Amino acid sequence: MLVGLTAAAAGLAMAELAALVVAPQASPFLAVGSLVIDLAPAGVKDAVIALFGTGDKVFLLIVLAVLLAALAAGAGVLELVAPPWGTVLLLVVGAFGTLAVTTRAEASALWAVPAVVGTLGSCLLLRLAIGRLRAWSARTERDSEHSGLHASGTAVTRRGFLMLLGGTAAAAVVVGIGARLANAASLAVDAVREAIALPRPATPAPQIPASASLDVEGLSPLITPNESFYRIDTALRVPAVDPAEWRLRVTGMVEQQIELSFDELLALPLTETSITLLCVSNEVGGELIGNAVWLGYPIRELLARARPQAGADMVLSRSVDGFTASTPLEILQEEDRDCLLAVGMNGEPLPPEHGFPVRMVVPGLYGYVSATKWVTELHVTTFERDSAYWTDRGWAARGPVKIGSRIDVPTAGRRADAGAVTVAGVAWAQHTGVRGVEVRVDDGAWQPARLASAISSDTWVQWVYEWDAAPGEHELAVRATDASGSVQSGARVPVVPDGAEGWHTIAVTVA
Ligand SMILES: Nc1nc2c(c(=O)[nH]1)N[C@H]1C(S)=C(S)[C@@H](COP(=O)(O)O)O[C@H]1N2
Ligand SMILES: [Mo]
Repeated sequence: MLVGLTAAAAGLAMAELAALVVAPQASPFLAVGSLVIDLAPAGVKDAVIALFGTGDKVFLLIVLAVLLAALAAGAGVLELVAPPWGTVLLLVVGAFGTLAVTTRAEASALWAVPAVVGTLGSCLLLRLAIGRLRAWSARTERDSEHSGLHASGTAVTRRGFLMLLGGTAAAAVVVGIGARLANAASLAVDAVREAIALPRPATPAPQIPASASLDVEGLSPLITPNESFYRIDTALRVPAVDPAEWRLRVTGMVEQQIELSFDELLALPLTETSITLLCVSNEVGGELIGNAVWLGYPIRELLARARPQAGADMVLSRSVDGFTASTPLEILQEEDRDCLLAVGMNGEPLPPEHGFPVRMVVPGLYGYVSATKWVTELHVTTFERDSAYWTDRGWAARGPVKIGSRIDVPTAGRRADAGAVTVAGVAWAQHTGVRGVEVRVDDGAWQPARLASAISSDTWVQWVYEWDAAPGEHELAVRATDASGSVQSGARVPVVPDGAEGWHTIAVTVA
């Protein structure tokens, strides 16, 4: 019975641990509770509520825990006397947990992972521990036949069994409770986030002209939806930051240190603006780029209040998770550049994985030197004195965004019918603006593409080229020219240390 209980506890702990990485809602135990609530007949629900009032959920969880414990103990006994029926019983219980998680309204297929990991883990432990229990009892029988001669053999097999059981049980309790508390904290922050009503911007984003979006199927939408916005960070688990506890501190080489709460930040006059965010690790033609409408407070205003001292040339922003970014101070102070302490993304509070409650967004710099998520400190300092997370790992201390362009259409598969073929994509020359985009077919001359209207120089711009395609295998390339006349170079440069260069080139089969 103890083996069954321990195996089940370890399985639950593994599931909680996996849920930390997958999603806090993917923890199976509470999902089973929710499924039972959904399935329970109205009469039963009413009776339970009448009996226990607001303690009804606690009652349900206790009932579930007792039931699970009974099943687990039963599985231990079964595995000993009639293998593999104990394993089968655990598999059935685990399958029910998996079903409960994956049938939640918001569930994705990935949510099954914690339950499956927990189920397989508990089955493995059950078989392992029962195996050791058998070894011990077999040894005991043999030893008693030979009257105590091999008593030490009994001790060894007994110790092996007890250590496995005790060690597993202790680890399951510590890890399980720790992970459960962390998952509960994430869920609590999710609930707080849902309840936030963002203030209206004092400076709203200018109306986006309809001519900024080309009507081409397969072309990246002008504004990237939050769900499909790329995500890059070093956090194994999305930090759960409670806005009520969040503080931003402006420290270091300043005349006036500043401390700001989330409510104070929301009460400031906020700016709304579209900014394209790019990752320095984006390969030529890559997907680590997105464009969103951000709501936030201009960092230059905060810096003006803090009054940086002479000699300072960098702001080292720091996240709750220890990540740091080095941003040139003068860029953050520019009057005509909206570097934001952002609280909103496309009309909602920042999604947890994009930095809730507050992050930085700086037009013209790659994310690793500017876009600190879950930001809690702006430390005014110098490039000489301090260095940031990725700089310490071989990347450049400064990361201005390089001019670039990408072909989105023709889409994957890259096949087209001979005749008129629409070629389209996006281009960026952040904070300078894109003047033109050209397309080249095979070894032909560069042909101008048609540009959509730009939202601003801080966002990408869509382009389209109508190609009169002849049958055969073709190669298409794209290049952009910025507002100052600089043309995107075709020389291939890898992403390390400060961003890839080269023309995005695709092969298309025309039939
Ligand atoms: N706290 C924290 N902030 C971070 C990072 C990180 O690892 N930790 N990664 C940066 C990098 S490299 C990029 S490209 C952007 C990506 O932002 P996104 O995930 O919202 O797209 O966040 C930046 N901010
Ligand atoms: Mo990045």
